[in-house]
Amino acid sequence: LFSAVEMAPRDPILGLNEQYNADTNPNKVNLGVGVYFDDNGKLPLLQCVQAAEKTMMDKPAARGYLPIDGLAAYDNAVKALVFGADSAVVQDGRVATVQALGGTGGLKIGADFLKKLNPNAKVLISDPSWENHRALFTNAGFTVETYAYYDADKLGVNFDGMLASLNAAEAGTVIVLHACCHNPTGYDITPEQWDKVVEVVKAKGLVAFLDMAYQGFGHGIAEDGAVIGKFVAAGLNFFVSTSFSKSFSLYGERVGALSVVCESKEEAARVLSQLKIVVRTNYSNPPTHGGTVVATVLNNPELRAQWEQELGEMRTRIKAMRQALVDGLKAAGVQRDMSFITKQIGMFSYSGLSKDQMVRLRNEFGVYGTDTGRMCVAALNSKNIGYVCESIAKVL
Ligand code: PLP
Ligand code: TYF
Repeated sequence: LFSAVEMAPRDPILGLNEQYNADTNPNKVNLGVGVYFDDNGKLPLLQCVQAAEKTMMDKPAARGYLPIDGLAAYDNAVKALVFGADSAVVQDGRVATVQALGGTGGLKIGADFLKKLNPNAKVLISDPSWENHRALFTNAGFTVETYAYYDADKLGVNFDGMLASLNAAEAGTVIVLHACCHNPTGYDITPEQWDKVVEVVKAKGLVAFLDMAYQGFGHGIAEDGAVIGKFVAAGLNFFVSTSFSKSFSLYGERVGALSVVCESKEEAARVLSQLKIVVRTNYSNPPTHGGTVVATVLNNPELRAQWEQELGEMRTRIKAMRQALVDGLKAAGVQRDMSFITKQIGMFSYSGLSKDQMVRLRNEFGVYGTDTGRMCVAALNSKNIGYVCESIAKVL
């Protein structure tokens, strides 16, 4: 039965973890996978999460099945977070939201629903993008192509190219957009540029699918969420996937969501019924723990304030590490102007290092980033930064 099964390639990012774990270099540093570590190099367990879990354990609940679309308190909290607590689309019942298995799960539910709705549509992802975007939409049956995004010479976004790609797309094309903290480049477009994207999406009849995996890691929860408001204000129907993996440091709990903005309450009910079929035929209904933790935090003013503070600390620490990286590289003798690192935002930095340099960093120094030159600055800390800077200086 399986004799002709081929060995599949490893995930280019998660595969690095295996290599890192097997590395015996005592100085090794993992800047490969996008995970936030604190200044002690530890994966944080947020105080707000611990407090929520304590209240949950004080009154342990039996574990019945959740509804197919997840906990209502969770879905409502997601809507408030993504669209704003008193946003008209939410109040009018125009948003269909389902709890999902992380942001990936939200993307996959949306992709499967879109495939049924519009089987011949093309999907455009940014060039470059999170590699799983391509894999996920391809596996959902779509032809996936790219829109222009990164400009290596300019060290920023090729915005004219991006607009030209979108303008050239056929009506109905699904455009996967990073709502904030672009993965892998770290370069976001400006609010004014978002206005132009919204204009083209509307004029050309494109279908926007906003991937919000890092809300709060850019400029703040509301600031990062403002992009969503622009699509709402334009009267568009669109998709938003949400991930709490990073913002709650709940990677392994798989907490995310998919929200679909519809024309009317009645339409949202029909869309929700279809999303529920996708969920039901894949995994029936979502797990209880992570969703309950996030709903508990988001729906309790004190815990919510604590979360905002902890998320703010993560955001601030990442920014401090960007500056420390720029300063450290200079101090280590790097001639090249590396100040672009502080213009990037979110967890990642596209360092501009070549594949050869990244391979040397890994093999000779135990410093792991992706072959594309992406480094997770959220894994830098006051202890490893000096070593990382010296290592980069040596390969440059
Ligand atoms: N989308 C992007 C752009 C990401 O970087 C990630 C990272 O994990 C995800 C989606 C997936 O999120 P999750 O881990 O919650 O599935
Ligand atoms: O880009 C990253 O590193 C994170 C984590 O298949 C990740 O988004 C990486 C690869 C993958 C799933 C998650």
